Amino acid sequence: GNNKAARGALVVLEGLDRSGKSSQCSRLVSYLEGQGLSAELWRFPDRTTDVGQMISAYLTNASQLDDHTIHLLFSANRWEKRSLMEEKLKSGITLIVDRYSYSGVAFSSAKGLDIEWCKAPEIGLLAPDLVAYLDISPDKAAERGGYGDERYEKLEFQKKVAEHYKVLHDASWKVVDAWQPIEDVEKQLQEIVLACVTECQKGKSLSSLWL
Ligand code: NYM
Ligand code: MG
Repeated sequence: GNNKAARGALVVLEGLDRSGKSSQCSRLVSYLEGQGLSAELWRFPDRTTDVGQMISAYLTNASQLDDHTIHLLFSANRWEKRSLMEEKLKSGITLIVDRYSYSGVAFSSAKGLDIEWCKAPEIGLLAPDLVAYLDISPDKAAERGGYGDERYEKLEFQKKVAEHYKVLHDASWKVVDAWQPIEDVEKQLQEIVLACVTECQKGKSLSSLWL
């Protein structure tokens, strides 16, 4: 028999700013824990590292960086976490990740950088077992209010980002209408994520980007 411990799932939530990703990520972690599963909430950028602090300074307009440079820092911020992610997944922990490589590519290519150039530094990072896209029109996201003062949090730019996310979509993504009541979004995500966790427990293997 196979007595290797089941691995956790790598679940990524993507979407525009104000699409509800962060609250849905926390709800998912609570839900999975309630099901007796181990789960952790992760987010990118992870602003706690040295690289993350450079990213944070850029986002808050405390520093200026060339578009390529900041793109590579976002990628480096994922690379510095790669081995820990793998360790956690292999120890059976499901990671619910608020943004990942798709944000990296969508936001940078929306500024005009070449999409293949944007994808290149992501090659070799862990591939998510599930990408759930919280779909909301940029106008509706803006109506929700609460855009902060950070770089990128402007309606016109978010419209461009939405177009670039569309280029990245593939058939494996689960698209959830994020303009539904928050509990409905939550319910749909729970079903999708639980199915993914089950698949990983049954032995689906970990793979690498770019798929
Ligand atoms: N962002 C996030 C990028 O431009 N590239 C990336 O690789 C990632 C992970 O950072 N507007 C952008 C998207 C967001 C901003 O993220 C800060 P958050 O989730 O709002 O803290
Ligand atoms: Mg934000």
